[in-house]
Amino acid sequence: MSENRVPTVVSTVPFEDQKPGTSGLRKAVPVFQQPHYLENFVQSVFDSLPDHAGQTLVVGGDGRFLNVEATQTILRMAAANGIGRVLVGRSGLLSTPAVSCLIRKYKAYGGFVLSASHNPGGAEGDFGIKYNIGNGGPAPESLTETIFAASKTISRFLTVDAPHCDLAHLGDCRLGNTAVQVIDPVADYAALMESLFDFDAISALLKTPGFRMRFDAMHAVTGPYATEILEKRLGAPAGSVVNAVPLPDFGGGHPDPNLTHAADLVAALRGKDALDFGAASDGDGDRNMILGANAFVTPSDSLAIIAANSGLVPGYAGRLTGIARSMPTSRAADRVAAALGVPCFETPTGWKFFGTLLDAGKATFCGEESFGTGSDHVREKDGLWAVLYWLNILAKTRKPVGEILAAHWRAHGRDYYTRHDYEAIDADAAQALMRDLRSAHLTGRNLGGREVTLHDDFAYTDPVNGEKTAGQGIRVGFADGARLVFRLSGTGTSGATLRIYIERFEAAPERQGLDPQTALADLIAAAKEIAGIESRTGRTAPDVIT
Ligand code: VG1
Ligand code: CO
Repeated sequence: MSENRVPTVVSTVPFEDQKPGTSGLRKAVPVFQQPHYLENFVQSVFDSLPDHAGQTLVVGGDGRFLNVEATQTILRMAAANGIGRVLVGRSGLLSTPAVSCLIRKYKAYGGFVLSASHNPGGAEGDFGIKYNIGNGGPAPESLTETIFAASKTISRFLTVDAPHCDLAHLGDCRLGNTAVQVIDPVADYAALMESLFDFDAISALLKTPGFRMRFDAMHAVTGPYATEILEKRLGAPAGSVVNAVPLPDFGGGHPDPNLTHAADLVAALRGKDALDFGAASDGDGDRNMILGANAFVTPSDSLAIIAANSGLVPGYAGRLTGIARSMPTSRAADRVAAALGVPCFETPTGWKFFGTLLDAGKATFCGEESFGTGSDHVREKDGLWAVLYWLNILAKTRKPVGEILAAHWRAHGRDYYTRHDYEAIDADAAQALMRDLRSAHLTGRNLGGREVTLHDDFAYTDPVNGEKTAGQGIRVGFADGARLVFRLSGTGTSGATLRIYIERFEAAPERQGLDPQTALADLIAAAKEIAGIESRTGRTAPDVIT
């Protein structure tokens, strides 16, 4: 290998479809396998970043099909584009929150995460790439727009002609003037977790005779993280972490920690012999699902309970400044914020909108209904962090999950909540449905006994930098506080996915024990009717209910 490697300039032509969605660019694997597809996007990122020469980048992914090849491609392009140093996880592995942690800890310029998150993997599945900025968080809209614009005019990309770096072992590799360091993907992240939580208390809980837990890594990236932290450092019995080996196709599963896709785990937390605690994470480790014996914690409630109990957690006690939630997330967190006298911010869907609030110290905790919770410790949502937070609460209170949930509802009221997803529907039909819903005259109408008092398309002005974002979902609010939200997914890769978010508030403790589908039945029916789901999509029931 020559030391001063001259970049190779490769001619290319633009692809028209490289617009990043809610969380990066996601496409079916064959789309990414087209010659130059990945290279064009990566070069568009470099071309959109001023002053990247000589800087440090972090690169890693969730282990899915194409992860390692894509990592090698990015390393060569980083060298050709004059990056000084690249930190890459061993075997190309890094969870999304670990990338965020590393960027912050080592003051890197930014990083690439190779993941399509909860979308299935393998040769027939999806692949994705997202760029994170120097605060460790997802590129803001302004930058993703610049990248998209660059991708539409690109005519060349830069690479170096070099053998692959050995990613299987820790150590250094030089690509021209660029130092590539293959690092332990877990160590820095595990140290950060240890600095936030009461590991002694959690360890005592996990070693308590009779306490039984399971963490399902779904053959995705959190396996090595959970094994190191839960089993090795905290002493959970061997085998507490299941499906712990990351596989390129996630073992054929759908690495989405919800009631549908983590069905085995859900079953183990049901019935007489239910485990005490169950949790799962998604492909790239930023989502989480929390379960107790015969208890499911909705992500919206999880955010509220995390905020309400911050006094129990060493890294957060006495320093809560505010809470932020995405618009479709339930108002449970707002009630806690009001009770604590701190602000609650309502942002568009996607973690990129939390970054400015976290950087400005306006929010300590953030959450999304889509199994995402996190805090100012990094700038991404963080699955294992949420699991450790819940274990910390359990260790300090020694109460079952179900009791913590019921006590929270008694104190603050319960926001019954559900999300219905209609997947892979015809894209034109979905657009028409949203357009008609937007222009319908709903305000003042009576729907199933409720008066509509709000009907708009959510728009947001970032309170820190003033950036505006419109068209973020149609809200239909009722006089009694109930709410319907309709929006189209920005992470799917085939057709359109319609998400309907349904909620209502229940203050009376004696009426807080219903199944959400029952408690929300009339609102679910109203949502189907005003959107004309059946006539427009041909569907009678959603594909996924959470
Ligand atoms: C979904 C979720 C959103 C989340 C996003 C990325 O987006 O609804 O809350 O931020 O996925 O999460 P959409 O546009 O499909 O509704 V992840 O874990 O996939 O990076
Ligand atoms: Co994810």
